[in-house]
Amino acid sequence: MTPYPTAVGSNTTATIARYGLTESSLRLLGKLFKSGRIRPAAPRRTMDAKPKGPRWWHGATLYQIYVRSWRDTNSDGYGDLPGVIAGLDYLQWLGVDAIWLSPTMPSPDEDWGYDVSDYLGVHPDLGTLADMDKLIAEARQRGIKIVLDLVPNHTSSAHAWFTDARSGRESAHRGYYVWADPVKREGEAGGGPPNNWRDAIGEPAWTMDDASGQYYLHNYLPSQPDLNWWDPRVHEEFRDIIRFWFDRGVAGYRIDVAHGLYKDALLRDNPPLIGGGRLDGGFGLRPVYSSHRPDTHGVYRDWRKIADGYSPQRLLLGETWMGDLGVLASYYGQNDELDLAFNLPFVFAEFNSGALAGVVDETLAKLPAGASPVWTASNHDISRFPTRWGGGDERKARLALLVLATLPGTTTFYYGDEIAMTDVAVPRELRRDRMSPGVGTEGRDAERTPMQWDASPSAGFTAEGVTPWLPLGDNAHRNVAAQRDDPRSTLCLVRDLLSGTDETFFQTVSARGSYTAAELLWGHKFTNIFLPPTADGIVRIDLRLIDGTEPAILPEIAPKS
Ligand SMILES: [Ca+2]
Repeated sequence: MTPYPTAVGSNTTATIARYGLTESSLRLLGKLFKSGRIRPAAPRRTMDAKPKGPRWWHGATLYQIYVRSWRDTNSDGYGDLPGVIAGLDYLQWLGVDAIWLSPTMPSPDEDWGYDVSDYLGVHPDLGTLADMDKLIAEARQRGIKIVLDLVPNHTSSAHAWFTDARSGRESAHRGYYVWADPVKREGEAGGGPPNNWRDAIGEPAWTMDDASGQYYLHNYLPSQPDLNWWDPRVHEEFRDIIRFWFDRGVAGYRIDVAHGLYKDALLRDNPPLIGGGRLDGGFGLRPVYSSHRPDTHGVYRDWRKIADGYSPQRLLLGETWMGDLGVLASYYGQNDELDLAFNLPFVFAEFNSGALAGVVDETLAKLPAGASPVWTASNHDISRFPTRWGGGDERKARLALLVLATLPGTTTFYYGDEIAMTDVAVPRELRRDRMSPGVGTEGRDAERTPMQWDASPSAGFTAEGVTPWLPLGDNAHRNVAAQRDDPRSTLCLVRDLLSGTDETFFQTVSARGSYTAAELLWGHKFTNIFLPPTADGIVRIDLRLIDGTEPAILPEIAPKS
């Protein structure tokens, strides 16, 4: 790859030619350098030196792999763990510090692995325990850590615990799940569910077990019974599960539905949702009694002690689905609960500087000192940001990637973000997500389609002639192979942002910023990326664009409805 200029302005003629800059914009750059408004520092890395010692995820880049869609090595149409191993060199080149694997444990796949039937195994579609061990070892050789997805809120109804639990009221595992007798309400003949809770598709969160005459709770699908965290044996089971994978070299967990786990002991009705958005509730209810229960914090204090007992310290990263950043911050505790809590208000913010900067400012203000925020813009549940924020416009995706890569804290990319992969319209007959009715009319398959490795008919995902489990997107238009060969590509932009040292990072941003801003970002001349560091060493991002001497605010971009 052709190196970028070592300093903008050091070779004015070449810089102008290469990036199409004007003389005046170069003069502006020079002024900004001299004024100190731009600092040659990699802000995210400064968070390493905090009082509680180095934590590897501070300033790190995590990369989420939806394993079934990454690379298929045995031609069954599903990506697999050997496929992840095959992609490690690529991720090392990209500059990734850790991989979060979507669920890898055995599962009937009613919810594609988020219905676990064995927490100590590997799904046969994805590989074997030996493959997992090999992946951990091969990744370690490349300086990459492996983070697993852990699902503690519920199991699959096929899990041996639930099979036993539903065998009778006196069964050994009955107490592992949430059971309730029918409740007779005014005007009802017979009895009904014990409260008004709704599951993820909007149906009653209770299913009658005819054999015992009791309901069991499922906040997601009926095949995903909620665990009963009031039973101390459930805590013991999960301590064992956590240690099992930590002992094998797993570097941490992304914790599914981290705001769940405990439910109200009295099973009170949820109040109506008045105002609020997608993050505040659903189906007309605010889930104050079915999530965010105060006792859940004790689980993370307990797990944190276990995680901190390992060297290097293991990561606890929560899927914390909530709209209130104060509540989000509470999951960090006093730096004694979750290490990182996903920031969904950022994901769902509109793509404009005011909305994003507002979430960033409030997040940094509310987290406990020394804690790292974690930023992401796409995942397996949410429309990809090049579509949601950018409407498919690659220029807007590049700006979003620049923002993600330069925010202080930890960044998580979803596979394909780095090539600006967009959502794929999956025909109804090819959809695989059974939870779609509850999460949106188009469901979640659109953001789960196979990785676009190259322009071939199989996209390099699987063997030629094999039908992938979900249809391919426009891989001829956006793929890794083509972008890797093009130093001006989105992929190379991300690679430069992630893999540079402090100095080259700054130079890269400067160089990219000049042409990115001039050519791509709505005609403005330069992106003012950083504000001077604050007293605690955190450098803040400023999303304003500089045009001439006046700061300009990014134009409003309506999110895709
Ligand atoms: Ca496969």
